[in-house]
Amino acid sequence: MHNIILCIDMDAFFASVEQQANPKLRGKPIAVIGSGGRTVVTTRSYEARKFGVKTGMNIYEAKKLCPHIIFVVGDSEKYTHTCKELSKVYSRFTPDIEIYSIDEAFLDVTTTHHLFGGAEAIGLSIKKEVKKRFGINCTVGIAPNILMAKLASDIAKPDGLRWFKEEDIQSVLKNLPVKELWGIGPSIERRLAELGIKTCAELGEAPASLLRNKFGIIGETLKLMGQGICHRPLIVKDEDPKSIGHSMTLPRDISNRKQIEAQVLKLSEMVGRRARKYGFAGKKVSLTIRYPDFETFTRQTTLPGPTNITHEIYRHAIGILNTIRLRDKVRLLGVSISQLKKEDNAQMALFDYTAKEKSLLHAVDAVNDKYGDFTVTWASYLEQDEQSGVISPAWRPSGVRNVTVKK
Ligand code: TTP
Ligand code: MG
Repeated sequence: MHNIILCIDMDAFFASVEQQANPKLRGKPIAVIGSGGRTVVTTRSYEARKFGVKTGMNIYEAKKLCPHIIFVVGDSEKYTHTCKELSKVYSRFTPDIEIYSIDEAFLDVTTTHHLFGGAEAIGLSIKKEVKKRFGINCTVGIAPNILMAKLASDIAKPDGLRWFKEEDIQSVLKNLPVKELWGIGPSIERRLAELGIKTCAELGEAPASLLRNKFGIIGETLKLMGQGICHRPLIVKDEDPKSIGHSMTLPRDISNRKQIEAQVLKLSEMVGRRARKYGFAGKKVSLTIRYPDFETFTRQTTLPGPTNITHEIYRHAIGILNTIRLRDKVRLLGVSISQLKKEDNAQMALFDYTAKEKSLLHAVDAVNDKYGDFTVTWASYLEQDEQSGVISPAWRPSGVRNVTVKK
């Protein structure tokens, strides 16, 4: 299965934040300038861009091009604050987030997109939420890797959304000048031109040896870039997760024991799968229950050793369920594992499952990766499945970290 990466980039970020903070600036050509005697434009509203005002110009040049331009001294605290708030919005859709710059982030939604109606639905939700909460527009690029996601976002600007699927990439790159690719600046552009290479397609088809002679080790990477291939993983903040969990608001409140068990199994599978993907196992299993009146509680149990096996997680979650006398129907269910340990060879002995069981689980995961979740799943879930509820990932505090994107 291809990865699905979103690139989210705010439109005219500093200027948009200022226009939001001061309604008098909205719809007007403005430029944000540095404080402390720095009088160059850091960014400008789209209204000012129409006049040709560019980042890096001094105020006199800007004023000459756009006599009505309004200069606003930048306030980095405002932008940093918005940046932090934005990452909270993103984290509702995936824990695998790289905050690349103050206004740009990459989200890997490969394993979560189906929970939210697909990658495009996630992009649209983010655009809507960002507009609603911060009053600013952003652009979303979606693609199998960050290089193409970034390109999609650049092309779709402003206030756009563009999805390059694997099958679109060749035609997108055919006549695209190499400088449009992220990372190809004027110097590489010029040196490529010396080899007669102007478009991405030409770069992708150039002999590897030619590129290697000219650029050394990055020659290979450049060739791949010309083909729209990029292996750079998302750099997710290096922090171990405290827990891996999923919770689900059910389509309707349920009291039937079999239905509850089926949902717990589904959640256990999601948790186990995610833990296996990132090589974690947890020593504690928690079950969260919410009643229709929103009273919510969590109960935990400690296992003899860490696990990431679906059936183990499920068995313990049901063990917890057995200790609870439900006073009403259930509105939401959540399963998580905590006290996580990194699953590595040294710790393998701790895991009470055989190699055979483990390879079966990975085989199931591989099929699901290819054909969508729950293609291969456990029989009792299939029997009980009704319309799936709204499932929200509930990794705490901010999810599985240090993730490498696998091809
Ligand atoms: P960008 O995303 O490059 O630009 P932008 O958000 O203003 O406009 P666009 O709609 O094209 O994305 O940069 C984000 C912010 O970073 C920008 O608002 C101002 C700041 N910035 C600088 O401080 N110095 C710079 O050289 C650039 C390019 C941006
Ligand atoms: Mg931007």
